[in-house]
Amino acid sequence: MIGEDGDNQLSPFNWSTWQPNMLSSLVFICKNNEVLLIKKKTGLGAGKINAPGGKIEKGESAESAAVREVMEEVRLEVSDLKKMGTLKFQFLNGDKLALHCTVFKTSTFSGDPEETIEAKPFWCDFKNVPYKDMWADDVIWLPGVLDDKRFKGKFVFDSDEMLFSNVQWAN
Ligand code: 6U4
Repeated sequence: MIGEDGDNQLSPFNWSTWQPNMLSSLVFICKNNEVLLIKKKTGLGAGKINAPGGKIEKGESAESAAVREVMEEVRLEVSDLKKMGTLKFQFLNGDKLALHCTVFKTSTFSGDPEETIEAKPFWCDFKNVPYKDMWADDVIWLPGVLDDKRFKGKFVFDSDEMLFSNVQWAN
């Protein structure tokens, strides 16, 4: 164990020199007290429940990538995205993915969600979010985001296992 973090939790990773090697976005689309989630069919986290989102390509902003990924994955046109926070993920396995993710929320969209080869979308009541089928970090920060709170989080994973978490909420 190396590196100590603000909350005295020992991190198995030294964050002081952390640099992402991949940038991504996630979008939580809300309607009344429901959020649009997906069963992800391809890519990182295939089989898990998550929100639409994906990699930011060269020349894209986090927001434009978010809008594009939502269209590609569930065929909705979203706008008026609000930035709720950022996630830093360091994976210790495989290619040592160092993933930065910008988390957005919106309730402005047009169209009806459609299943694609990438994702199967479904509306989910805020009270019934299936955290056990999601990445292990989501239960730490998603309830706050659904409650309109802004945050920053960093997490260390070994494959699916979360070894370290640190979340700071904005005042
Ligand atoms: P492209 O090729 O851009 O469509 P895609 O399959 O959408 O790729 P991918 O496989 O690179 O994306 O995975 C990145 C996505 O995975 C991002 O939207 C963030 C999400 N993700 C990765 N680790 C996560 C974690 N621990 N918790 C979480 N989302 C995570 O909530």
